[in-house]
Amino acid sequence: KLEKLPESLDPKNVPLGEAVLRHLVYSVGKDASHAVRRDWCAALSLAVRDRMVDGWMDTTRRIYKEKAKRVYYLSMEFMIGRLLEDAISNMGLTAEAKGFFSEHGLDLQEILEAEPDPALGNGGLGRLAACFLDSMATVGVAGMGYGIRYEHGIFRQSFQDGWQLEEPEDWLIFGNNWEFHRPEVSYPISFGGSVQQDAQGKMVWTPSERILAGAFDTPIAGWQGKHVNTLRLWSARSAETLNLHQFNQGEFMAASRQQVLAESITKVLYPGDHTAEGRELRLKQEVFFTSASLQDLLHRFLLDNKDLTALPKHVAIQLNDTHPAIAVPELVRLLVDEHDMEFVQSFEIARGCLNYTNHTLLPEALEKWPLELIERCLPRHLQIIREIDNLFAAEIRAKFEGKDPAPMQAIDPHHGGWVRMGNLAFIGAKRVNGVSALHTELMKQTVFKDLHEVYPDRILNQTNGITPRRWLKECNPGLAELITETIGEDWVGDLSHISELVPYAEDKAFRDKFKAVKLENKKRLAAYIQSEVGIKVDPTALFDIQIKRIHEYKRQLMNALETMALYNAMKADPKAGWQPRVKIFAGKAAPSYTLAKLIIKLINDAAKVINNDPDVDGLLKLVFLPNYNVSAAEILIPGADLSEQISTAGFEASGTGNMKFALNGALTVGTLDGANVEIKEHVGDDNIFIFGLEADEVAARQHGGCQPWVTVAETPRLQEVVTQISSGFYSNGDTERFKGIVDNVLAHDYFQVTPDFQAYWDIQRKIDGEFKDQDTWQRMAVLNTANMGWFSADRTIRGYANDIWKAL
Ligand code: DL6
Repeated sequence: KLEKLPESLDPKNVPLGEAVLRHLVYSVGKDASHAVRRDWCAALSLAVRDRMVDGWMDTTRRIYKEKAKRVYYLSMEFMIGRLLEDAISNMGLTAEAKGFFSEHGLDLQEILEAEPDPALGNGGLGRLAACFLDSMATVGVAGMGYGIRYEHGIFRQSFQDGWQLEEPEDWLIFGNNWEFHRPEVSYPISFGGSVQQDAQGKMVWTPSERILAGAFDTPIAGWQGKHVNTLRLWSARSAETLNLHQFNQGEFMAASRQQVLAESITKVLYPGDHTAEGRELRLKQEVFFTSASLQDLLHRFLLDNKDLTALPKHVAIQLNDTHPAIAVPELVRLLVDEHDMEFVQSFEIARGCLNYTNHTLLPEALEKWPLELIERCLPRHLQIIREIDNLFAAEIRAKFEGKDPAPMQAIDPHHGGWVRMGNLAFIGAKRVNGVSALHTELMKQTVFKDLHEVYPDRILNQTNGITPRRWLKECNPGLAELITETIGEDWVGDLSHISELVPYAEDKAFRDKFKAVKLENKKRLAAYIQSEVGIKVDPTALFDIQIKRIHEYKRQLMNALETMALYNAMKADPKAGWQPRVKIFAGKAAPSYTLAKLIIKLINDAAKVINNDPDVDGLLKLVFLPNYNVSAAEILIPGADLSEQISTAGFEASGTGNMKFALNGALTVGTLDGANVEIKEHVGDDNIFIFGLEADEVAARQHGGCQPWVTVAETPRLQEVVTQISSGFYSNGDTERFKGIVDNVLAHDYFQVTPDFQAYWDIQRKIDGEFKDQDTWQRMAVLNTANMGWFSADRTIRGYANDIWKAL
């Protein structure tokens, strides 16, 4: 009876503004005259959250009633970004919120910007998980995200004399208005100790350490708020209570030791892994959230099911990369040890539910853990991994006479012994997927070649996608309005409709409006640049943007070298009719990645020289924006003319920034890598600038031995730049500062900057020419936006739901 609440309690029956005022006073505890933006932001968030709750509960009831297949997305990272704008947009509350605040002399945009940006991830993988949450809720998949409630997300980046500085990020400092703490939901996570066989032959694990995982839930509403899913993040606390006796003896530190140790598990995203302690902590984080999630989903399953053999029929679990790959032995352990099931059957159940997405072929990013560490922290899991390996080996020997399973097994006994998490995930998964067509093919040919031969149906492709809600409707309101007034609003919920814009590429009036929107976005970006780094840029110049993690394979260095070569050419002949450019970079380097940090320093040093040279004033500006995050991307992407997607072919698994830029009408300069290949197929060869070596050529050069110093000598513009850098031109005469970069390029150049440089230079000059013909450029830009419908994450999620989860 209590389930149906009186109408008067329905938050939707109260005008949003009144609800905001009520929360301001009674939840935040401020009156309107003393409230600062952050308080209004909190009050608005709470008022909007109230309106999500009914839909959230309805969704849960519906899922139970229809016995819908549940999908659990396990990810170490959810780069969700600010949630308020997304929520008001999806719930159809934007106009009402804007109206209320403007009536009171406040600007909604400023209030939205007061929300901290939860950066619980590093980059593409984490942002993809966030887009998938939005799309699962939009498409109506009964999905739940499971991750870690890091107290400190990715570090805050600043520059000191051009060097990257890392400071802790503190997104929770003013509380989090979106989450519901569930103190009653708590699971024990165990580590260490030993395993003994009891009298009945059962393995009994006696751990030496036990930590509790507590749940915090955030509702995630899909487009129009019809379906509301949950993101459940786990936070660690000690299973031991405070040692009051010790505390009363004055031994405060010792009394709190267990608490501090336990809480360190969810303290920071990516603890530094250059120490053994850091590596162990990382492993514990992985086990912590994976085990809590599996215990939780089994608990939920058992609420209305008795037979665990039916788990694969009702539950699909997606492992976002290998970080949660410990799920394979952990699920088997829970079934065998806690639910008294038989081992082989348990493994079959696990293999019926688990699926694994690979996001990188880079050998250093493929996780492997020392056997010694696994044995010490997870002795029971190691036993199970060995058993899985034995079962797998028997399966292979039975199927393929004479085939040696050893290179494919999870445990690699060589060099002290390792557990290969990719192999473990592959062996324990029903389906394994790559994230673009090219990446999936390369997976089959390289890292999982042997495993693919023995399980040829296991690997499939699901090309990544992006949510059009955040990445067009919200971040680019000008363009969104133009599109809606031209073709209606259906594109927001079904991006395939955006192709209705194609004919408008031939409509001069439409192109002019499209161009006007871009100019406004560039002005907004120019103001942002001015406020962040104090550099004044001309919004009519070509805005050329590369924003992503700093990595050698992403080749920010090649872009920087080309910028320096352009600077030389402009300076030598400033009157040669150059297309003015603003080169914009943003991105963080991993704290221990010395070369990436040196690349940032080089770009910042070059910026100082170039931006202060009157000879190129009005022609070239170079900007490195600090602390790149989702909120910055939302300003940068709509303001781009040119999107830099120039990774060494074969190295970028997919990319999703490439999709966001193209959807917002930027043209791509890129290699045939990752999803660029598919973007080219959709936008058409004439509307994208492709250059450089292809993946097979790169592989051949990397194996065949190349001589980068010869290539440099044969490329005069590059030679000039390299000579300048090594002679201290950008470093006040310091010839040592950039030696690491120069030596690397000249001697190894593993990522093939030198052979691609000339082609990159040439295509950039072609781009200069085409940008000058604004009418043609705008036609190409419209065709990019119009042809990106396929890259909606809704399409990707339908692909997973149909081909992998069987959940639609
Ligand atoms: O699939 C999401 C994203 C891809 O778009 C990028 O191409 C890829 O680099 C990124 N991979 C990672 C690597 N993480 N690990 N392990 O973030 O995934």
